[in-house]
Amino acid sequence: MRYLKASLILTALLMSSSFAQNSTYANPILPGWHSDPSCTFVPEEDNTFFCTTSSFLTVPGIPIYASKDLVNWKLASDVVTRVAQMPEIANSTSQTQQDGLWASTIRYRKGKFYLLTSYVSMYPDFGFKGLLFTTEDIYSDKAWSEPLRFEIGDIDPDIFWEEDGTAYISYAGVSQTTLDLETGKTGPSYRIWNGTGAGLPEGPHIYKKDGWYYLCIGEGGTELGHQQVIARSKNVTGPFEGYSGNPILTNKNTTEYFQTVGHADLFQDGNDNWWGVALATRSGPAWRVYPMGRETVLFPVTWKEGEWPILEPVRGRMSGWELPQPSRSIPGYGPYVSAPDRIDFAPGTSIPRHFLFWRFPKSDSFTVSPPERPFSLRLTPSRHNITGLGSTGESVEQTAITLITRRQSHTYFIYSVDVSFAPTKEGEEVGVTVFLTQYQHIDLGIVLLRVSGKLIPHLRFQTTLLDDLNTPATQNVTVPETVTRALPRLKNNRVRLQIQAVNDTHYILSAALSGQDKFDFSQQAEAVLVSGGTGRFTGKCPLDEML
Ligand SMILES: *[C@@H]1O[C@H](CO)[C@@H](O)[C@H](O)[C@H]1NC(C)=O
Ligand SMILES: *[C@@H]1O[C@H](CO)[C@@H](O)[C@H](O)[C@H]1NC(C)=O
Ligand SMILES: *[C@@H]1O[C@H](CO)[C@@H](O)[C@H](O)[C@H]1NC(C)=O
Ligand SMILES: *[C@@H]1O[C@H](CO)[C@@H](O)[C@H](O)[C@H]1NC(C)=O
Ligand SMILES: *[C@@H]1O[C@H](CO)[C@@H](O)[C@H](O)[C@H]1NC(C)=O
Ligand SMILES: *[C@@H]1O[C@H](CO)[C@@H](O)[C@H](O)[C@H]1NC(C)=O
Ligand SMILES: *[C@@H]1O[C@H](CO)[C@@H](O)[C@H](O)[C@H]1NC(C)=O
Ligand SMILES: CC(=O)N[C@H]1CO[C@H](CO)[C@@H](O)[C@@H]1O
Repeated sequence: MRYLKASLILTALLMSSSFAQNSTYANPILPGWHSDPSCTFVPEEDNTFFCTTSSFLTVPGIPIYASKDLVNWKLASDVVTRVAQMPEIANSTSQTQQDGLWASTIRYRKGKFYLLTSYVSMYPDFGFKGLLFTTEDIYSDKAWSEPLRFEIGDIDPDIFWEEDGTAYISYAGVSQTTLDLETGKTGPSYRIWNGTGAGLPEGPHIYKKDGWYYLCIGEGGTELGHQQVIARSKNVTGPFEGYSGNPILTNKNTTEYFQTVGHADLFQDGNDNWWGVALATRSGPAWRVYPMGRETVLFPVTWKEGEWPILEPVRGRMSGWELPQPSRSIPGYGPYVSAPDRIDFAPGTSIPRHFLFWRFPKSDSFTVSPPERPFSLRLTPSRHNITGLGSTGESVEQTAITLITRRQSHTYFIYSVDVSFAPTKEGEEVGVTVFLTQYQHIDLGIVLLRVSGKLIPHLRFQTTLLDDLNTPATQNVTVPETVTRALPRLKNNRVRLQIQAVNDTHYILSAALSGQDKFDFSQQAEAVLVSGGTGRFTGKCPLDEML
């Protein structure tokens, strides 16, 4: 009898250890352009993980995603939703397509979330301003503060609080300063680590563990040579000593589909297991076709007492610590990140929260469900087309473009819009576009063109590629010819415009007319046209436009 009892106990033990078995999951966890992730776990907010990613010139700016299980992520809020918070991105003062809000750090302390970031302008010189936004209600856009502006010597601010409450800000370089969180006054700054020599030490984060301060940074640039390295010190101010086993994470010099892995942030879950997030590009080592840009990936971290952390290499299929119970009970209204859209702009609704503008739009550019046509989005034409070309400092009234987008978050997708259009002026155009930047997009529009003195609506398929395109990504690509075709007379002026990713290298842009099955307009374009180039830090969005 005793033996039997013992064997029952043994069985029970085996079962419980099998329950704690490692989990599997898939990368990326935030698909589509979600670069430079920073995440934190907050037990006080119902054991929820929060992540943020860069937004550059897109508005709403700086998304915050929430998850209970590290797999299902929901948009919790956007930090920047008001012109008053960032007048710099209201207008064409930002001259390059890569200006704007770069990498952030998100942390929680004593009931408050802290979001540190920098506003970067690339022209005429590389310039940056430090910004601190705070909130006590992470699920509300409105609750995010105006930024506290502070001087910073470079990009990518991190915040680490010493036990006495002093806030240390570390930034690319890697240098450090202290910050008064009330006044924005910074202390003297000093270099704390030069990295391992791979160049561009950036995206620093400091963690304290077992009496050590660990300084973890990205290095080598955010492209194929990207890597993550680490150093430690007994003092938050350094001197930091690099680990002999660096880099601790990289896919450089591999044939992996996920490349450019780096710019990581580490955090612990409710079981004290460590995890990390980083950016990665699904391009393979050819790094030529990657229209979704840099995405957010998750990897498990094994970090034993007093030792250096071990970061599992980034792959599509991952296995690591047991994940929390799957959960979709997250507060707030945002959609889950990879959910499909079916949007009818019903009366009383708003523009979906995950839709993005390029800079702040004019307030009257978009009207949901106007009285004359409920269940639609009314677009007011902008002076410029989506390529823009306003001059420096012109007001938002002059330079805003009527452009509304969403991220491409799946390799394969079909996106279609029913367009009703009654243009009155020559050159007026509405349509859909595969948009990387204002200088790099593939459009299918309905445009009013003059033919033998008469204004006639035409379908027009056209690619815009300006500037700075002599990059590996855009070499050896066929730029499709512009194609126009007069539209037949339509009863209801209704055209369905569609973009489809037919495979991972090509889009097909097509038009269908209601009640005219024989009408066929379909053109193809290579995804390499919207990979890299003027948008090498961002990723692409299909969208509606109005010219
Ligand atoms: C345009 O940007 C400048 C520079 O930041 C700012 O001073 C100005 O207020 C902005 N204009 C608008 C209309 O927001
Ligand atoms: C970084 O490199 C500079 C120039 O070589 C050197 O003067 C400085 O001491 C280094 N700083 C650290 C923290 O290693
Ligand atoms: C850390 O370094 C600072 C600056 O060098 C020094 O003032 C402080 O005493 C050091 N702290 C510890 C705990 O060694
Ligand atoms: C579970 O995952 C962690 C993190 O990667 C790893 O350290 C550990 O060895 C794994 N355990 C098993 C049984 O595979
Ligand atoms: C957009 O406007 C610019 C400047 O007016 C012009 O050069 C360009 O051809 C236009 N692009 C399209 C697609 O109409
Ligand atoms: C472009 O094509 C040429 C000739 O086929 C080839 O030598 C070169 O490697 C190609 N470049 C890229 C970036 O694919
Ligand atoms: C992808 O689709 C395009 C357009 O239909 C086609 O030309 C191309 O051959 C396809 N590529 C592959 C690898 O099937
Ligand atoms: C992308 C990258 O970093 N490639 C490197 C692979 O390894 C060779 C030889 O060590 C380097 O020269 C490359 O730069």
